[in-house]
Amino acid sequence: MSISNQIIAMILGGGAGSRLAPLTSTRSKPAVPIAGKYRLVDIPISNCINSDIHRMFVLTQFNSASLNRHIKNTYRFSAFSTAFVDILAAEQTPDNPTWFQGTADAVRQSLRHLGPFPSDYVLILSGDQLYQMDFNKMLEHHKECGAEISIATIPVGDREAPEFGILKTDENNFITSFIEKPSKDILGEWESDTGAAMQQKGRNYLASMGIYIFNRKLLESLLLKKHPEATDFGKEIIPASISEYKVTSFQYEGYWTDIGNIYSFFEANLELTSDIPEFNLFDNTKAIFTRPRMLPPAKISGTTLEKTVIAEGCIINASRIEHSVIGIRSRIGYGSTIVSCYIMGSDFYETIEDLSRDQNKGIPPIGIGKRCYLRNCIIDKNCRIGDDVRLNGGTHLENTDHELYTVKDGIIVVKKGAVLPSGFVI
Ligand code: ADQ
Ligand code: ADP
Repeated sequence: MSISNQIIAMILGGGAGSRLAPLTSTRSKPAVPIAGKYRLVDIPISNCINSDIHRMFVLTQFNSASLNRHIKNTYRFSAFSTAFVDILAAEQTPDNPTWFQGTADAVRQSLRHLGPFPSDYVLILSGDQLYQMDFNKMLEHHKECGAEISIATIPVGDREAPEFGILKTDENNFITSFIEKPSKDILGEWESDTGAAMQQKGRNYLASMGIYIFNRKLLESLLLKKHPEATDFGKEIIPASISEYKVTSFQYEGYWTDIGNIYSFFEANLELTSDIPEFNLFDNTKAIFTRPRMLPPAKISGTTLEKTVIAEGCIINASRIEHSVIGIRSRIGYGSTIVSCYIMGSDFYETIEDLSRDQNKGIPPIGIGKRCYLRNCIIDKNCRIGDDVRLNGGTHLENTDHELYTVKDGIIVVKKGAVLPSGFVI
């Protein structure tokens, strides 16, 4: 039987999304734009497609118009295949008046939608991670070991370990103990033999990647019968299962990063500008899929570009752009300098009439004006930034939330559609 008939993927699209606010204030987390032209949800979906897993549910707290449009316009499969990507938003039912209370609750409430689709296994994925992984290998390992639950794991160092579920295994890779987000003072007890190469890098702890394969029958019985009140995999279901079931670790050593907060989201985007980015968008065999938009090629004039990724459809006249990701349809005016920024771009071009109306009303056109200086910023979509605007992000700024922008960990996030008048300074 081909893998696509054996397994169904459930992609955890996000809780309240507060850690990525304000990017999530008008859209659900899976719809947040990354890398200039993709959405967060494209990463797990592409990993599934590249692993021949073609039946996917995206679990989200709210079903934003932009997520729907993106999924509907992007993931169309042949009428002769069984493939689908369906969005399941938290819904009120007579016996369940609330939102998803956590990851396990989200999967529990969505189980009934799996009913008509036969499968032996369920693959559970996080929606906010950047990585390229072949889930086939994980499934093969799961079957070979006779496991009932498999957890993908990655060696991490002591700085990151307290942010993850940390586990220990026996010599056959079966998990013997698990602790969700251990505090620093007890970390010492959780060291593992991660192999010489990883130990040399100081990566002595085996972290759960939040990627699980469950035998479907077991998953159903755990969530519906054994632990009907449990809300979370990491805090409840996994620790309770270790001693009762065969839970195995599938160790992965490629690039993987969690992009759940503004700082890690910003870093992961800018990392794409490295000479050889760890997340490889230029791989023939592991394409990241997204909506085809038929945009014109980018048009650039008079700009010195240094370590910069530019998406399609941009019109750029800036003086200098450095260490930045410039998203679709971005327009950047003469004399501007952009350093360490992620500019998401815009959803549409303004027409000549729009532009003259903007001018009459005294509002800047969509894009970035002339002689601006932007450093350490994320500029959400459709922003209008006037001329001579100076946004100098960095750790000298305190965290704040303003009507037009937010500062988090030194990064200025200009909110979607914000209008920053000429001369605006942060
Ligand atoms: P966290 O990432 O802290 O740890 P959690 O916040 O539960 O766990 O999120 C897991 C995924 O589920 C994320 O993609 C999140 O957006 C999504 N999610 C959270 N609540 C949701 C909800 N109510 N509805 C839908 N989706 C929701 C987990 C594990 C750790 C592991 C790390 C690895 O618990 O053991 O180390 O992932 O990143
Ligand atoms: P977000 O990236 O913030 O989630 P959406 O996906 O909701 O944004 O919006 C993107 C869509 O909005 C695109 O499909 C684009 O066609 C459409 N759009 C928005 N505003 C306009 C406009 N004024 N003119 C044309 N298209 C627009």
